[in-house]
Amino acid sequence: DGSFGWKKYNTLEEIYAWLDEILAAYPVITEGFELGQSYENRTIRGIKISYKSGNPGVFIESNIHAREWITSATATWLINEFLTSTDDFVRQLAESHDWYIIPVLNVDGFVYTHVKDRMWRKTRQPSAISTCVGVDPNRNYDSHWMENGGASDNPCAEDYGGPAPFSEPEIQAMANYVSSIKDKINVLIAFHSYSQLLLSPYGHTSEEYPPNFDDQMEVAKAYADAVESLPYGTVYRYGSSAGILYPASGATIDWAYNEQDIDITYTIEFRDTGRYGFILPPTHIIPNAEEALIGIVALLDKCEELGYLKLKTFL
Ligand code: 0X9
Ligand code: ZN
Repeated sequence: DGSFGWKKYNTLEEIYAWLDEILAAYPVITEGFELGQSYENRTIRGIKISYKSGNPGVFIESNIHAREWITSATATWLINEFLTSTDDFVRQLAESHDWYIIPVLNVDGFVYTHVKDRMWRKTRQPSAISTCVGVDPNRNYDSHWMENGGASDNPCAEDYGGPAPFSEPEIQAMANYVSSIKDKINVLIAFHSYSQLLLSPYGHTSEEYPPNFDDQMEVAKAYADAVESLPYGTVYRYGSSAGILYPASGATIDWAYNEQDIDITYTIEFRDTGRYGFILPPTHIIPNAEEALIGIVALLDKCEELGYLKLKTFL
C-alpha cells in the first residue's frame, strides 16, 4: 500500500523509499552504497552504519532467496534499531561495530514474488539451454562450485548452480563488493528462512570440517542459548551446512569463508519450523527480529571472546 512498516511485509519500492528516508535522517552515521545492477537492471542497494572508525565489521546479506521475506523484514528492523533504539544494550551493540547490510540481494526475484509467484526462489535471468528461468544464487559463487552434488546442473531445478560460477550479475556484484572490503569484515551472516538453524561452513562436504569448527560451534551455541532465553524464544539447532542440512556448494558463506578469509560466516535460517514455512505471518516479524538481535549480540560477544573481532589490517 506504499507505506513502510513491520506489521506487514514490504515491497522493494517501499524498502528503498524507507532506506532513502533513513539515509537522509542519519547522514553522519549512515552511508548508502550500491552493489550494482541486477539482470533486469534494478539497483542492489546497501547501507553502512558506522558510529566511529576502527570498529570490527559485520556484513549482513538478506533475501538472496526471493521468497524468504522474513529476512528483509528482519534486516530493516535491525537497521532501524541500530539507529533509533534508546536501549543501552542495543546502542552498545550498534556503536561498537561497523554494519554493512544488504536488505534485498536478489532484487528481481523479490519483485517477482510480489507481482507473480510468491514461491519464487531463484534469480530471473533466462537460460540459454532451457525455457526454465533463473539460477539459485546461493549456488552460484566461485567456491567448490557444483561439487559433490551440492547444486544441480538442471536449469529447471530449484538449486540450479548456473551455466558458470558468477553467471548471475547480482552474485558477481556482491562478490566484487565483499572482496573490495574483506579486510574490514570480521563476520558475515546470510539471512535465510526457514527451519531455525545456524549453519556454518562447509557446505560442499561433510567429510571435512573447517579448522576453526569448534569455535564456530561455540559461537552458534551462544546465539541459540540467547534466543532460547527470551520468554517467547524459539529453539535453534546448529552445525555445519553439509553436516546437518544437505550439501550446498557455491553458497555465500562458503565463498566468504574459503576465498575471502572471513573466519566467522553463518547462514541463519529464521522462523518457523514448517507450520507456515516461507509464508510466515507478519505477526512473527518483530519476535523473529528480536530473536535475531539478542542472538547477534551473543554471537558477537562470543566472537570477541575468541579473538575474532580484531582489526584485520593490523594482524
Ligand atoms: O539451500 C540453501 O541455500 C539454504 N537453505 S534455504 O532453505 N534458505 O534455501 C541453506 C544453505 C546452507 N548451506 C551453505 N551455506 N552451504
Ligand atoms: Zn534461503
